[in-house]
Amino acid sequence: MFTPSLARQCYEQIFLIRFCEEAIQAHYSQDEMKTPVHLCIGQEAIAAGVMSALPPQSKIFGTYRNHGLYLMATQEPDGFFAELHGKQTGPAMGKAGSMHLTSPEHQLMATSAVVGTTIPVAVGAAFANQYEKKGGMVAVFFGDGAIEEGVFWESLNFASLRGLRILFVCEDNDLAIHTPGKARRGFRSFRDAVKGFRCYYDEGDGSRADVAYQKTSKLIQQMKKKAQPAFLCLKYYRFLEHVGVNEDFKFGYRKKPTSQQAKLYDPCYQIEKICLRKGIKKQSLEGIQSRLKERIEKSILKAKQAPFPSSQELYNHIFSTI
Ligand SMILES: Cc1ncc(C[n+]2csc(CCOP(=O)(O)OP(=O)(O)O)c2C)c(N)n1
Ligand SMILES: [Mg+2]
Repeated sequence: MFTPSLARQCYEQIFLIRFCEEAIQAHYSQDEMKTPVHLCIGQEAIAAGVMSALPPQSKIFGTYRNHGLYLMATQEPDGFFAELHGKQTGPAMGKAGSMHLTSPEHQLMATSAVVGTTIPVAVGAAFANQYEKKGGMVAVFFGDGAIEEGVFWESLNFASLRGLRILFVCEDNDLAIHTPGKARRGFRSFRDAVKGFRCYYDEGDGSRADVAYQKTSKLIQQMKKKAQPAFLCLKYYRFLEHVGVNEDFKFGYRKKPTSQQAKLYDPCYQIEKICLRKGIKKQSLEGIQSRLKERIEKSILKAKQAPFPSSQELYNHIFSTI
């Protein structure tokens, strides 16, 4: 059940992610963050809702659009901004930048700039859980663009064949850079194709944390009862350009949403509405917002003041194990 305390918690998490993204927008032109950024404005409720429903210690894998995953896993922005500034105090000592953020101690195992690459690795982690009889859950997040890659289907096949406990989460904005799904696919429906595997399936509105939470909880229960993978497709609206901090409606490949549509697509608007409906006071929500803003500004300041790593750091942590 999506209780009032869960709604409040998701409110805090969604606004943490949103305010971090807005802080990047505000500071990016100073050119101190030497990393491309794929902002997740519009997508925050997927990380918050899904990750809140996963069993503790679940292993998480994702893509370059990973800010929400990182902030959900760690629940704090210091390491996040340090890494974006290339500083020694970042989780990868400044070597990962935005696109390869990880925090293995918080179970965020791998994220990557190369589309589809973490999917088979996540399946390997789920296979290891099964092989070593460890139990445990794995969740892999990927964009709809990864569905056109062979490795996605091979991974789904292996997971279905072996009955692995892995949740495939498709973060579906119906865009690969500027190209919609219809212009990319020679098949009518990935939903029908996925349903042909021995795999649980569900889909829903990724702008709503309650939907993401409830659908994930249901799939986890099914997977616990009978081990096989699950595929959850969550649709959301990407508000900004593919990479960078600006809007891109001027390119004309999609229409700017009306203000009414923009509200419905906005996870912040949606979670606020849910919280108010559940009896949480506006004043308490405003308190959360101002505490988060203060915290984020402090993190950015710390990141700017932190030292860069030494050149020797380039030779450390070249190989990893999961
Ligand atoms: C293997 C591979 N092919 C192509 C690219 C170039 N590329 C970068 S992002 C992107 C679009 C991916 O879209 P999607 O998976 O839906 O993710 P989104 O950006 O929408 O979150 C492509 C094709 C890449 N990074 N990796
Ligand atoms: Mg996409």
